[in-house]
Amino acid sequence: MTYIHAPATYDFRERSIMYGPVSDMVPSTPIFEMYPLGLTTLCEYLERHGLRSRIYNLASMMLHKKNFDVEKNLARLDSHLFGIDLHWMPHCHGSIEVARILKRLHPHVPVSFGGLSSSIFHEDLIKYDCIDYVFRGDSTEEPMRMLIERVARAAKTHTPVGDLSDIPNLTWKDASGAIRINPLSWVPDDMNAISLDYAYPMKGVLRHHDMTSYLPMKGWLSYPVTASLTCRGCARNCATCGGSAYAFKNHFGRRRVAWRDPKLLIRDIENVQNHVWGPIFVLNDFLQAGEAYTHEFITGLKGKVHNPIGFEFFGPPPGGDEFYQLLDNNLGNW
Ligand code: B12
Ligand code: SF4
Repeated sequence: MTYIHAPATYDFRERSIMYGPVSDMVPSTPIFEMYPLGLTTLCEYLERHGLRSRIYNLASMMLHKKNFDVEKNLARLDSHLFGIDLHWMPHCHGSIEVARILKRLHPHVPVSFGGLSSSIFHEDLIKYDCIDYVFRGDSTEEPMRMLIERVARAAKTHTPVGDLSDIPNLTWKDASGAIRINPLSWVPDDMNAISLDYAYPMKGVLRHHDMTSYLPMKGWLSYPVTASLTCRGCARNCATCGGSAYAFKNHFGRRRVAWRDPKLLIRDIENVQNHVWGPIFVLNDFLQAGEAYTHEFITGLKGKVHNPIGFEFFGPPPGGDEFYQLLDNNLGNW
């Protein structure tokens, strides 16, 4: 399985485009070369189930290597299935253009899409000839494993993939070309079955002798910021948000936020430190999980965090000084 992360605008090297300040608040350039963390959890999950998978950050390759020949390099990829993330809307041009090129270079290899934006626009995406499958929802590790096993078996035995109506969250085309939309039924209530394990990309770099295609963003080696994920979903309902409680309920099938057990989250953070010295950014507002969660998580970090650590909050933390005192009492460098 090969996951490819496309640049936001495919032909950014040929055309001059006025990007504006849209990416100024994230470490990526306006090409949005950072891939979704989910690609790491997907690969770790698949490898744990005996399936070979890799991340190919095409956007990063195009940014780092001036004369990088996209078609020549994509033609060399050897995979039973391709996966392209269309998670953030800025990638709508790049992701679809890369799918077109892949289909031209590898006409017999199916191309799958996934991510939050893919989930919302799955019915539009599946109409493209270059897209065979779209995964909906915020938790695609297990549905993806099911599909890869079928696709790999079909490729090895030279038989059709057959009926896929039992694979949850999948939008696909059957042998007659008819579009089929399977139920969005794989929505785990917690986020404990996956692992955000930085050992996976490290192994990948060694296995493929290739550092650039795993780099999360330009300049990462000199400032290796990493992330930990507290949950999937959001308890709030900001009117314009594609990741609000409303959006999660209506497009990703999620009725409540899926939290990661604080013990596992602490383990993730310790694990990051084993590999990387940079700051750790704890993403998604864990205060939404309530006081007990907050207390267990922050006190559990005491004496364990050496890297600088930062937190994302969706509003000013309630409790003011008392809350900052809790951070001070338990963390040296936050
Ligand atoms: C954490 C977060 C971030 C982190 C992301 C870290 C990372 N590398 O993933 C940071 C802070 C860096 C970030 C940045 C941005 N974000 Co943000 N982010 C979020 C937040 C709060 C949570 C997302 C999350 O945790 N997802 C977890 C799950 C859902 O995703 P995942 O595990 O990575 O992937 C799973 C699935 O999505 C799917 N999947 C993903 N890719 C693929 C690919 C394939 C082939 C398949 C099959 C499946 C699949 O399977 C994965 C595993 O199960 C959401 C709000 C929310 N409540 O959801 C906003 C949100 C997703 N972000 C948003 C935006 C707009 C951005 C930016 C574009 C903002 C900007 N202008 O700079 C940038 C883009 C960054 C880049 N590429 O450079 C919007 C997206 C709206 C949209 N549809 O476009 C949201 C909804 C919030 C908002 N309203 O701003 N973000
Ligand atoms: S707090 Fe952030 S993720 Fe949640 S609904 Fe508001 S904008 Fe979206």
